[in-house]
Amino acid sequence: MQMTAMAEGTCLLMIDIQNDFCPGGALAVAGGDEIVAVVNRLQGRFATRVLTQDWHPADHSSFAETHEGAAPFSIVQMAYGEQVLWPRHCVQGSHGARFHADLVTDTADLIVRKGFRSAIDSYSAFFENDKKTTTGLGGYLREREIGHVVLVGLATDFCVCYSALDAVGLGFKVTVATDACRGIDLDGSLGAAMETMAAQGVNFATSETL
Ligand code: VGL
Ligand code: ZN
Repeated sequence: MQMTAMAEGTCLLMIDIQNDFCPGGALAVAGGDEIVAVVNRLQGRFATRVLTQDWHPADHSSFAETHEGAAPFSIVQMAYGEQVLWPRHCVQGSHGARFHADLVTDTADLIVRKGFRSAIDSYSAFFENDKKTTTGLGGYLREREIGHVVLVGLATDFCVCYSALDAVGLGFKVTVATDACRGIDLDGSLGAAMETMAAQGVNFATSETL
C-alpha cells in the first residue's frame, strides 16, 4: 500500500463517522463501519485532520418524530426548501452521536458540530441547509492556508456530497475518497450525488490511488 504523505495545505475532512450512521444505529448506512479502518489508515498521511459530528437537539425539525403523523424518509417543505424527515438520530450527548469507538479522534485538529439549531438541518460541513448559515469551517481552513480538501465518511449522498459541493463553491480543490465513504441511497440519491459531484468538479480517488 502506498503511504506517502499528502502535501502541506491538504486537509482530511472526516464526515459524521458516528454510531447512528453505522449498523445498529438509528440511521444506519450499510457498511458504514467498514470505512473506519480505511479512514484510520489514511489519517497518518495528513498533517491536518478535521472531524464533523452531526449534533441535533432532541426536538430537531429534521426528525419525523417532531412532525405529527409524518413518516420517516418523507419530504416536507421547510422555510429554506425541501427537507427529508429522518428517524431521530445523533441527539446531542447520546451514544448514537458519539464517534465510532474505533475511529481515531485524538489527533484531529478540529471537531465541527452541525445541525444544532432546531429549525434548520445541516448536511454540509460548511453551510446549513438554507445555504447561508455558515459553520465557520471555510474560514478556518482558509486561515490555515488549506487549498485541498479530501473527504471521507458518511453518508456519501448527503453529508459528504453537500460538503464536497460547498467546498468546490468556496474555491477549494476537492477529492472524495470513495472507498472511505458509504451512501444511504434514498430513491437513487447515491447515483444522483455522484453525478452532481462529478459535474461540479469534485475529483474521485480511492485511499490507494490518492
Ligand atoms: C446525514 C441525514 C441526516 C449524513 C446526517 O451524515 O449524511 N444524513 N443527517
Ligand atoms: Zn442529521
